Amino acid sequence: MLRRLRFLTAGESHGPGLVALLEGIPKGLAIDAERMGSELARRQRGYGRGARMKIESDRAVLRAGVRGGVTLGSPIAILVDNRDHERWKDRMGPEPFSSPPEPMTRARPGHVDLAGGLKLDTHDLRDVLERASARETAARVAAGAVARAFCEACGVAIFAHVLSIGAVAADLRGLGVDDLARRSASSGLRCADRKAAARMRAAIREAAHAGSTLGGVFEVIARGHPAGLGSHVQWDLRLDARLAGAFMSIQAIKGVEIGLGFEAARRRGTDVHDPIGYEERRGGGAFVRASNNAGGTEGGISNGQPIVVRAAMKPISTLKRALESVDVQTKAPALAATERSDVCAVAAASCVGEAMMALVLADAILEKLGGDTMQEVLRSLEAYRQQIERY
Ligand code: EPS
Repeated sequence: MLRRLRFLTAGESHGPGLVALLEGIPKGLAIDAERMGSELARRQRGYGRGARMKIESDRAVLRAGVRGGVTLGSPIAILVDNRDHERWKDRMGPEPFSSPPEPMTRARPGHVDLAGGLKLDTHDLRDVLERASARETAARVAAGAVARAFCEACGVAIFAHVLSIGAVAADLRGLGVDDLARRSASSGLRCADRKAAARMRAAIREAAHAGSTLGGVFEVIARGHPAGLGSHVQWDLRLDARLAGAFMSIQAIKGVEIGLGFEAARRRGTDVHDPIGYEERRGGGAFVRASNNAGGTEGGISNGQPIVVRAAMKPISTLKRALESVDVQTKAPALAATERSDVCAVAAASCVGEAMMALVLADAILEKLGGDTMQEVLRSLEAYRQQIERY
């Protein structure tokens, strides 16, 4: 999915901590550790998060690849500790256990439990669920903060906002991209419609009282990137495919749309495709579109319009009012395990969406321009932008 960057994470939800490894960021990018911290804090917020977030206060520690606040071009390693591990040492520590921990055997429908238990031939489902947990997204956001710094150095801005939670949808008619960015930034649920946000909070409260959970839809928008990222020539080079894969990889995401997405399939072509215009400007000119139904990509290539990706998150699968299931050890009917968890984490997932957008775009920019140092990248970017203006 990534071609110039390599990005891996490691870590279990209640293990000692998380690791992010990011390779391919050029030398000379300034890294603001405080900014990285505030990205991590943003991911932890949002109405509907569980008690775990009161325990964790995520801090990213740079362990490699950054010298004096500036990248070296070598692999960047970032650690995020799990504070909760203190209480889980006897079950999740790396050392041999003094006595075998109680196995987790009651598979939760919707969670990795059963599929992973079958795959790894384990009846202690904790062997798989700990890694599948969305705790891992803290590492994505830490690495995403580096990718975002790269994107911003290249003039690319990325933000996410929440469109709906459960059945409550925001009414965003008449709002431009700047309004969406500003209004959602000041909302706890990252929703640009304040009235809808109040109803979303009520819906989350009701779901919590009913022992249930809620999903929702968020949107990530990128602006300021050049046309020409990605490629039409091969299926796995297409920018939209790379974005869809990256967003779909976020825990609990079940659907991804670009631009009009599924709605485009219901309309006629004359009501979908964005007419092309041209504006003369000083020192060149620019192609303009009155609409952006394509969501910024055509034929697998960025067309210069904002990139708009939406993702649908299913309701979290750890339920207080447990669903019927089976004990995988005894095969007897059993209610699914109930663990402490979140009721709704759509706002948090939207931060992860920003991180994935930043990683994919940073990768696509590096693929287009190459360069070992930021100076090289920015020189090539400037030359490429001029080429586009002269086109
Ligand atoms: C998660 C379950 C909850 C969430 C966790 C993801 O954790 P716990 O089971 O410890 O209460 O809080 O998310 C995080 C820890 C995080 O940092 O986002 C799950 O099962 O996916």
